[in-house]
Amino acid sequence: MPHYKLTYFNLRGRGEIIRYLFAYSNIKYEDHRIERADWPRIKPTIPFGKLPILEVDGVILHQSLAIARYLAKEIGLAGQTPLDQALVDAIVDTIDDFMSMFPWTEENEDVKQQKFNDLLTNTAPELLRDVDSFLGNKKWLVGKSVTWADFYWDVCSTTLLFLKPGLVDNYPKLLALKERVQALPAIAAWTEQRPKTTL
Ligand code: KDV
Repeated sequence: MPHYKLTYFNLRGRGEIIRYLFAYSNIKYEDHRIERADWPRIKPTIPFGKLPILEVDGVILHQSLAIARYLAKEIGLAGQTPLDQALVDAIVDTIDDFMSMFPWTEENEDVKQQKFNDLLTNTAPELLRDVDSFLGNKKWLVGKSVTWADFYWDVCSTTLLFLKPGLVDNYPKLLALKERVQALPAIAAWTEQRPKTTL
C-alpha cells in the first residue's frame, strides 16, 4: 500500500470527495490540513499552486477530481464498464461545474452574497431537476452499485444545503440518495468523526 498524504485546507470543500474514498476503502492516509495563514508560503512550493494535492509515495497529484478518479479506480467505485465510467465522470463534472461557479474567495461580502444568492435561487433548480431526472427511480446514479458520483452528490449537496436549507426539498429521490450514501457504515463513521467545518 502506498503512503498517501492529502494536503488541503481545514474545509470539506474540494478535499472531501477524496476523504470519502479513503474512508470507504479503509485506506490509511495523512489528512494534512493547512492554515490559511500558511498558504502564501506553501503555494509556490506546489507544482500547480492549487489545493488539494495528494502525494502518493512522493508523487504529487493535483486536481481534486483526477485524484478522486484515481482512487475510485483503485477501489472499484469508478463505474463497472467504460461507458458507466463516462457517465460517472459526466455527472461529477456537471455537479462540479456548478460548484465552481461560486466565488468562494470573493472578498467583497456584498458581491459575494449577491452571487451566491443568485446561483442558489436561479441556477441550482435547473441542476437539481436534471440530476433528479437522470437518477429517476434508480438506486444509484450510475449502474447497479454505488460509485463516486453518488459520493460527490452527497458531498456537494451537504454544502449547498448549508448555504440554502430546504434547497432539495422538492426532490425526495435526491434526498433519499443522499441518505443512502450517508447510511454506508464507513461514510457514517467518517462524517461522525471528521472535523466540523461549515464548508
Ligand atoms: C471554499 C470552497 C467548495 C466546494 C466545491 C469548491 C469549494 C470551495 N473555500 C468550499 N467548498 C468546490
